[in-house]
Amino acid sequence: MPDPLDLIPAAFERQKFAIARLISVFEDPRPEAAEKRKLILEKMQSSGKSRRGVFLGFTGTPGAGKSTLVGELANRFIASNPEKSLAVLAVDPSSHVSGGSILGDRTRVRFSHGEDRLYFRSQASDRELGGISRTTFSVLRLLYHLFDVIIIETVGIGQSEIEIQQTADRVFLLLQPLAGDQIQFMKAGIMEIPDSFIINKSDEKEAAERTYHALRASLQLIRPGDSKVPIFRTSAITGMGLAEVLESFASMIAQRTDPASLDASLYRREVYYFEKWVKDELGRQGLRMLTHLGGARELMDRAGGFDGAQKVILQSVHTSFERLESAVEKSLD
Ligand SMILES: Nc1nc2c(ncn2[C@@H]2O[C@H](COP(=O)(O)OP(=O)(O)OP(=O)(O)O)[C@@H](O)[C@H]2O)c(=O)[nH]1
Ligand SMILES: [Mg+2]
Repeated sequence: MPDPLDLIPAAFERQKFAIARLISVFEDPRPEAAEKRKLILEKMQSSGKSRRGVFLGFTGTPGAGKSTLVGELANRFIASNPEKSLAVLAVDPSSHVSGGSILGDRTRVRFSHGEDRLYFRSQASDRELGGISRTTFSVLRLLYHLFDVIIIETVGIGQSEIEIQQTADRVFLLLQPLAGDQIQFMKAGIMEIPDSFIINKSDEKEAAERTYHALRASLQLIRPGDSKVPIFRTSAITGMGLAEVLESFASMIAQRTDPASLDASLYRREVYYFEKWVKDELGRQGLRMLTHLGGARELMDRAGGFDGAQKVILQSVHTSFERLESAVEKSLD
């Protein structure tokens, strides 16, 4: 098995096996993987080849057409931007019956074969995390360096919208044409999150039209100061409206000119996810300890970033468990 560090040049050339192998390091929960991630990211950062991709979240109700639309957008983006690359990370709800995942048709995005500027990966979501996986953000940290655009597809079930907002530079909420009054039943909290709405299946003209007006009306109530929130009307089948969505991608990419500020914004997300990770691993005690140490950012700054801080915590946990174990042994003697 080659050292993942040696696969970085091949990953920058978008060789799929190299990317897949590196992703496995970013999904690896073992303590030694944190150190590997640190080295990989350092090497990527200093290579001068980082793409510093934009994260676009596509969320929405099951069956709204996310995968179909994302596939169409991806193929068109690649066709009209010969220098650019795009990855899709699709997060699929785990089967609640078996605890396993049923990665099947629902996340399958149809891509042009043999196009190495397109990459597709799916993950099973963790049951307790709503529509996202425990390692989604970890994998995004890697894809950030390898692709110009990274699309995250998640099924919208409440919690995932909140997570996706922490993760993505822009959140698109996909709706399908509904009876107008159904819009009013959407939770206000969820309506506040998306930067843009997409009414997909707008080939169903009348229903789409009604949905559009109902959505405008509820946005006026829920987000009164925000009259310009874009509502795209698309059809992944006829191609209607896709050019407009792609234009919005292009303008986002054009704004991304300052590498330092892009890296800084990724670091802010790392701080959020590091704190979340501590809570997940060590619970409230862990959060108290973190506060005592000056907070997530302080610890990360001192430990050399996200992975360095993870490593410090994991090592300390290990040491204190060894002490605890021998203390217990002693009292049993
Ligand atoms: N008429 C019409 N049908 C569409 C459109 N986009 C997708 N569909 C159909 O809608 C169904 C669901 O599409 P998917 O792309 O799998 O939807 P999804 O949102 O990814 O679904 P989940 O991943 O299960 O949440 C499929 O049968 C698609 O062919 C569209 O623009 N118009
Ligand atoms: Mg899907």
